[in-house]
Amino acid sequence: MTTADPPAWRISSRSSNGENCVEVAPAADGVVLRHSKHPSAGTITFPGPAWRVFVHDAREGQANTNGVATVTKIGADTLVKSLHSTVALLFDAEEWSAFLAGAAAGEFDFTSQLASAQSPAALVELTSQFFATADVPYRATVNTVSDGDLWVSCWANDGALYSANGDGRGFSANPKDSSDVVVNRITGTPPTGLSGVRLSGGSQVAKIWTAGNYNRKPTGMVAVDGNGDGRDELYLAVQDLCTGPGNLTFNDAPAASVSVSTDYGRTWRITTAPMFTNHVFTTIFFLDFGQSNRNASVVGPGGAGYVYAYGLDNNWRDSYSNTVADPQNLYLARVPKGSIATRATWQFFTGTDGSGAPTWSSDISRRVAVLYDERREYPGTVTSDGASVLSQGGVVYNAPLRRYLYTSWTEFTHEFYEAPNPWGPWKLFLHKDFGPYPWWGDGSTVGPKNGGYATTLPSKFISADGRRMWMQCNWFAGLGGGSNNYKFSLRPLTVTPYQAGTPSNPANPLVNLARAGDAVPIDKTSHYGKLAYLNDGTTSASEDSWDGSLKDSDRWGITWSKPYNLDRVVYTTGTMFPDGGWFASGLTVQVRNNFVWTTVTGLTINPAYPYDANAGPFRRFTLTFANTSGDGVRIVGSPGGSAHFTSISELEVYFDG
Ligand SMILES: [Ca+2]
Ligand SMILES: [Ca+2]
Ligand SMILES: [Ca+2]
Repeated sequence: MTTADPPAWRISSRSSNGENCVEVAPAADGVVLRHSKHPSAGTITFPGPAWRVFVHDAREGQANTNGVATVTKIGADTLVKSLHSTVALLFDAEEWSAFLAGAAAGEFDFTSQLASAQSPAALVELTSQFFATADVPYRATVNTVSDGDLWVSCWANDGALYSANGDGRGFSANPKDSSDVVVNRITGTPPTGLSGVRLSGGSQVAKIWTAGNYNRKPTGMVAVDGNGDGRDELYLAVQDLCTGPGNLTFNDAPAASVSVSTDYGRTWRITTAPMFTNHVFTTIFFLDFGQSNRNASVVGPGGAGYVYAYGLDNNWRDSYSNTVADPQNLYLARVPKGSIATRATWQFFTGTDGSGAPTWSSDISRRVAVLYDERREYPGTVTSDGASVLSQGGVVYNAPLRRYLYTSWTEFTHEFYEAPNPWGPWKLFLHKDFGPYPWWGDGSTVGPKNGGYATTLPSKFISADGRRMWMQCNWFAGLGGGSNNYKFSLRPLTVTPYQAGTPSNPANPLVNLARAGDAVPIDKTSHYGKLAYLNDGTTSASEDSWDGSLKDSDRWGITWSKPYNLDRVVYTTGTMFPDGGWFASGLTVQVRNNFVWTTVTGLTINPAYPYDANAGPFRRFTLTFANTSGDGVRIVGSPGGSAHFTSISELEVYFDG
């Protein structure tokens, strides 16, 4: 079916009068729901996976975990309220019970329609308008002598970074020190060198609350002087995470709590009961407001009295086995800095009032997501419907830039968002696509590439101007390639805030603007992590965009921190392969202005591009177009070959005038 088809509305066969009821229809992008008696009240669209969760929850009478709409009882009536619009649909008891009976009978599964809707994902376009450029390398550049993953961290008043790892020895060399959770003290900086020491671990730090196969995983950490004695306490959020067996491993997180240390991580006080249960708000990461939470005052009056924490429901990332719903909502809470381990003092973000000020409730069921993202990455790889994009990462306040940054990830991508307030609006500013495993490099130079999970930007390592940060993430040893990155591991994230400007570069056919000092190359993905080949000034080496997916569009480009006049791009191809390397159709040039990409006019390609393997390896194609300007330029087109990818060895950009 296509989006042009009129909705095929259907109701439950259990409806008694067939008039007033829950009415649903399959659509190109999921399932649409409305009230048959009040069609003007609007519709709520559920993406396929969310619809499956909604129907499952409705049958089981469970909590609202679908991420699209809440279901609440109002007396005998049932209110279905969108989390993302003002649509609210009220059904009476008869109407709702007819729907439930139909759902229980499988009348609303739409199995075949939802399966056929999973076409290749479109290329991701950024939604942020804050950064002109953002750049992070395809591999870690600073490593430490340590062992473990996750590495949630906080910056305490003694100047040290405290960090908790999962499953490893931390900074101990003794294999007997390995545990599911380990607390470390790290000193130094990435430029000067980092060293660490293991402080505590395992049952000294946290407790496992859930019966069965679960262990402890650190999800967030904060340092703050909550009792006013001039010394920070450390707070560590730890969740129960399923240990398997088999495909249940790491696939649900039913409970969480917060442990406190008053001696900088040596000993810990553990709560007597889990603070969060039933898979609700069980992946908790504190907002990193700098050393000792010192920037929390920017939230507004009284802000400094709180610490802020983000939470995901169900699991710390996509549930690959689908034992629970995938996190598609990011929630926000605050708690007085003197009572962080006291659950009753937590309050949850419920929205904003007429003046834009946040509202809070101690009733966790009233929480409202600050970010909802239903995108899916690489369907058919680690999970058939693709990996959901909101995962256990970190939120840091970049004080010099006065911006909040949420670093999230999937198995194969990094997904970075920015916002002006802790509650948003959150916009995507960087989508780094590492492609599926294996993550081998080309072996001839430094490599291989590696992405990673549990992405955080420790506030301690943010530069004075805010434009250079260090991202921690790590990766299972040997899973995707030859390099061990299962340690406290950093790479630089560099950003340039957007400023409006006018181009001033004069016509000069000899100045390659792709080599300007502020040029940042962009791609769909770089197979070998060698995006730098794009504008390194030589045509001796090739990169390509093979990623195992049947993508229908591909791209290579340059972004800048300011606009330039442009009228010519020179594309030098890379290696041709039996299954791809060339564009199959539609090769053109787009320029970026005010974050909108527009196709150029008057394009000619010389020599004519052959749109098959005859494009040939390491051949120069000159694309000239009418004078224009922009702070980004890219070549786009449909990739060729059975594997749908293109190759490149250089992209040059000129203004001939
Ligand atoms: Ca204190
Ligand atoms: Ca899943
Ligand atoms: Ca090159």
